[in-house]
Amino acid sequence: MGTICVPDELSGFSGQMEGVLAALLPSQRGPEEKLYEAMSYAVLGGGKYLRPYIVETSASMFGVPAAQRRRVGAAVEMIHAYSLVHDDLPALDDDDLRRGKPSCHKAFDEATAILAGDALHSLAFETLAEPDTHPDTGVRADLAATLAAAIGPRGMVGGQMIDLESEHVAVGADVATRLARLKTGALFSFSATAGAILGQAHREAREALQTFGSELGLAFQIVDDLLDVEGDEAALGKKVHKDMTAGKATFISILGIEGARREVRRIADSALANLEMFGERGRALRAIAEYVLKRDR
Ligand code: GRG
Repeated sequence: MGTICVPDELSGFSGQMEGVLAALLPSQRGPEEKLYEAMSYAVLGGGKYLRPYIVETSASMFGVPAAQRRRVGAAVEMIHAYSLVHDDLPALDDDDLRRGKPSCHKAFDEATAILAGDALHSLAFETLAEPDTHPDTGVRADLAATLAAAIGPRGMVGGQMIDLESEHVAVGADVATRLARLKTGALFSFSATAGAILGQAHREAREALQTFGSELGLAFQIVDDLLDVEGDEAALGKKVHKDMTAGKATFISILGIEGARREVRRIADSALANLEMFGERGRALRAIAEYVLKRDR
């Protein structure tokens, strides 16, 4: 069997995801029109759609129909887009550039960006809860509860709080690891686990995917830190050298560039070990882990 080229797969998949997202985000005339425009601006065009691709790949292992896995992928991408819109606000990271375009609050205004993030968050859960996502109400409730846990105080938002509290403070690798596991790993973990939930897989498979996703997200975040130091602003579509300027403790400031590269490989290997039980079926998820290590955007 040939090798899987994840960037090529992602670019084909992105077009399909944009169609699904656009259908879930119809335009609206009237006084709330700007809200819909800001939501579309934030979620369409420019993202890699890596998290929905993880949902797609994981769910495909269990024979989940395309329409179901893409609705869950769309919900994950709405959450991701909301987190970026809020993260770019002046009160948080204060970033003017995202995906090579003005960030949402620059293209619109701060109030609209806050509301667009809030509305994407709500629309994600509405999408999961609708019967088209899965005929079984228990599966839909499981998806909603697992996503809520991944992005709340014990997940993404908790990680963001630790990030804020860690600015200009000397923290060690343990704190940086916990921060990244919550801020980035938790949504990756949900994305990988979603396939097992949709496919009503057995507990061992679900737990293996949960750990795989968490480790993958941690590796992704360390690569993100490396790209902030070594990456190309044009390819990334966002400002680089932000972390040092903001006085953030990153894996690079703690481990150095070579140490961080070794840590990424070690964590990716630990992620990959969780796929052994899937044999050949886990091939596409394995390719995603290798892509995360080599990505330049
Ligand atoms: C303010 C209520 C409130 C919540 C904010 C800001 C936030 C919650 C969470 C931050 C989450 C965050 C920004 C994590 C960083 C993860 C990361 C490395 C994002 C970049 O992901 P890519 O490279 O982006 O997949 P694309 O553009 O490809 O989608």
